[in-house]
Amino acid sequence: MIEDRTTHTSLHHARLKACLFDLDGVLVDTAVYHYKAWKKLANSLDLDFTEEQNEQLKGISRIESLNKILAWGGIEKTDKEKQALATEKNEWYVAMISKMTPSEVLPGTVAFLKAVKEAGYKTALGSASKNSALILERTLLGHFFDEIVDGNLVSKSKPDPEVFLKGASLLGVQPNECVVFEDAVAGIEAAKRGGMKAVGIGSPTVLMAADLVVKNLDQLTVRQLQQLSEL
Ligand code: B16
Ligand code: MG
Repeated sequence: MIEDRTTHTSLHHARLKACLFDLDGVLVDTAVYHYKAWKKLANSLDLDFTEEQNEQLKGISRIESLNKILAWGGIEKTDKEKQALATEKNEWYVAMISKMTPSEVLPGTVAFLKAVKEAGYKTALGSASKNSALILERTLLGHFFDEIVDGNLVSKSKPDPEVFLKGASLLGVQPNECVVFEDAVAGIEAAKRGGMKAVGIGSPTVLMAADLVVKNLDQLTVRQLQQLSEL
């Protein structure tokens, strides 16, 4: 294959064409419900975990979260017992998210989603959650996404880039034409490993590997996104 150096250079600084959004902690504050449900489960096993440890649960799958909590507490369980515990946590979690309303969409989210769509960006959801359909239904956000990739579609969870690479491929764009919005350390790592730009939602000291960190989507403009592609 002949490599065109001009193309190569322009690909390196590719114009961003697609926005890939994590769900929990970026568009909606379900992170707090995950936290409450895991805390209840941990306490039922006479265990606990710190806020710093909770950061490590963000973005990773349900069973991996449980494995971490058990490991921190030095507890061993069989696969069957783990399945039962994960199901119990999910039942508490689903009970909470079933009552969500559009008022729980994070500040600036709807305006930002409208703005990126109007500016011509393609959009996809890139979430580790198997409950994304319920959350999107409750919060009325589903119609903003051209594609939805969630925990039901991927086999490797963040920090593996699979969820975002699948999003890019479904949207028909290259990874370097994508920007990912993430609140989790594991999610920022997934975006970077996938060759994408990453905007962290949260604290700059936690999300150090992101290209840009903002507290919420209401602090971000489409213009800033265009500047990101020049980094
Ligand atoms: P579920 P995201 C992730 O969603 C959460 O951040 C993480 O805490 C959770 O364990 C994971 O989804 C799985 O969620 O139990 O609902 O399948 O942040 O990738 O949107
Ligand atoms: Mg998240």
